[in-house]
Amino acid sequence: MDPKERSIDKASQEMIARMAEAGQQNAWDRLDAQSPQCGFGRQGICCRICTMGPCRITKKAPFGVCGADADTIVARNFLRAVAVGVSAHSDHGRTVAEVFIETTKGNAKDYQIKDTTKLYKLAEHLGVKIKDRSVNEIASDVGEIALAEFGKPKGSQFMAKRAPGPRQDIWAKLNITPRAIDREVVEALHRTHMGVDQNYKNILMHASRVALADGWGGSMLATELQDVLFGTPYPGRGEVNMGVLKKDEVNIIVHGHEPILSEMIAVASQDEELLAKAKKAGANGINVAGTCCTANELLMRHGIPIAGNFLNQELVIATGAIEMMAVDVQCVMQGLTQVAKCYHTKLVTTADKAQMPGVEHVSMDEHNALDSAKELVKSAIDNFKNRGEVYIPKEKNAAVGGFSFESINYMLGGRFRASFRPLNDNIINGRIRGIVGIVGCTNPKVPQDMTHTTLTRELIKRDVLVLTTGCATIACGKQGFTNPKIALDWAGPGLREVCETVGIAPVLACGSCVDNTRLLISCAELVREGGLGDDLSDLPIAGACLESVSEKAVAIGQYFVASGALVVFGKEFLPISGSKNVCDYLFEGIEKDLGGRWAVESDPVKAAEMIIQHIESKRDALGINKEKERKLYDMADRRALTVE
Ligand code: XCC
Ligand code: SF4
Repeated sequence: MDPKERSIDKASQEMIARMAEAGQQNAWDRLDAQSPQCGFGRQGICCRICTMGPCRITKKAPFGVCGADADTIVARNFLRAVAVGVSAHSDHGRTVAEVFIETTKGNAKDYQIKDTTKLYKLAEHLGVKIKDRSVNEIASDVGEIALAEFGKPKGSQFMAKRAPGPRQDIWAKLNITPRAIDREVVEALHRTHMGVDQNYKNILMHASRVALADGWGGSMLATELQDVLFGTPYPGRGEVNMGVLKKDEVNIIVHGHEPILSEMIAVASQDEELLAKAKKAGANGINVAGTCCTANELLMRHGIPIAGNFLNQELVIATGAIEMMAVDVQCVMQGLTQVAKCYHTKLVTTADKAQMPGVEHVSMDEHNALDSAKELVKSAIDNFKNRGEVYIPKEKNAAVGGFSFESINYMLGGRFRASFRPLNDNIINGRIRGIVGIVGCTNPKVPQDMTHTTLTRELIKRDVLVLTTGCATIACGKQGFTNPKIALDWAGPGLREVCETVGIAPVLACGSCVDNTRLLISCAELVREGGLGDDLSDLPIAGACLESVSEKAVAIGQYFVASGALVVFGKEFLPISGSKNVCDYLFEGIEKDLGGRWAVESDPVKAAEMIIQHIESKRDALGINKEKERKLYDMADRRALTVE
């Protein structure tokens, strides 16, 4: 197949072509080998949760052996997907909480509490006393309370209290205020056991609850604790795409999700002794770059370059320039082992819960994190001499990352009166029509990066501010969307004015997938600031993931829906079409309950249209669309822009 049909990214196209020439396989080839894929699975109507099955729903056999119908099976599969996604994010959050606690005890000497301002804020939310106490005492309590959120026997998630009051009331009324994260996941698995919950609406209601335990629980804790531990991100420049790899340096790729390891590898790569060792080995330095969400974490906080997103992981190795790829958890393809065999690249797993046969495992633990990281870097340097032929695509683009809630607040309002007011005002006056989160993965079923970037282009053109996370951020970064110098030309006049005044791009890189909670917090702040309604569901906002891969994306989608947002997925990536009732509820009925809903649209231009319509209808309802005629801005208008 023509590489252009596989990716819109030139660097990827080159590497896809080279791998094909060398007879090596990647995800696209394996997708071809798997095709045609199972139609029952695509519609969500196969069930293999008990051994009377597996069962598939057809016209001739509309019930499983136990009598379950399509509605039950589709809803159960959906809930299970959400629960797995929640587990992944939240287990990541738990790991961070554990490291956090060990840090406060002095047992993880290589980590420090970096952001005390954020620590105090977090302490306030968690009800931890601040006055007359040391940073360590406060942090220790914060860590313990955060860790307890995962398994506490009673009560609901503390973080959920950060949602607007009316939102919390809706959750309480529907009895879906999230309790302990582990409990919601366990209940999801219990309900979907054979012969338990067989009311699709009841099953889907729990999908909201378990998802909320992620968005306003596990993921949010992951982000908050990471910010305190590693520093809250502020905008800084970085570079994106395979051109960041260096021919004359030792290249180390960090891949996965938890910054616990990658933070330390970043530190180790600056170590004088190791740099000298690299010199001796004939290399001009040690170059650390990331793929997937780990990359976003490192770009956000340190400006460390990003080599690519999900579908780049195998391609990166095929450059022949990678001495080591160190992986932790999530989105690590087993296919890497095959590609790595063709090159000198040393693949290393570092999380005990995520290993691969035939791959060296270095158990990473927080008690001697820097030492383990140094060992890894050393072994990467030793591998430099084993390099064969190297081909690095030239493509790379400058990108700005680091848009945490705090930094957006600061950029908008200035140091002394950090505030969302300017953003609210510009949404109300219509210069910015609304805000859309473009998130998630890259799926080989559509040309890599195509849907994210097309949708982004269509939205900013029409004055919609885009916040992006996950692999979508990397897709946007590769094409220059997060670089103000390039992207401002693509923005509509209103959005452009505001972005120019504030000094930001029309597309803000907000981090990894757990960082979608930054979007929730930002939306809560839009409500709190005033003038845009009382609840998240009043806001002119939406979320989109048109090329999703993972169950985490479904969990994220569901917590945005349950928080009151419209969420659009690519049609083929939401396997619910086998039940009309489930579709009707998730696409429509749920809006009456929760104010948000799902939609599917695979064409990014049409998806943009759908989202704009939604945003405009929210604006109509808010009564801020009265004088809608567009005008050209003169100097007086420019001055009237309420930004510093
Ligand atoms: Fe994985 Fe987070 Fe999706 Fe990328 S965006 S493919 S989940 S790495 Ni999270
Ligand atoms: Fe079949 Fe019912 Fe068992 Fe599912 S639970 S495999 S539908 S018998």
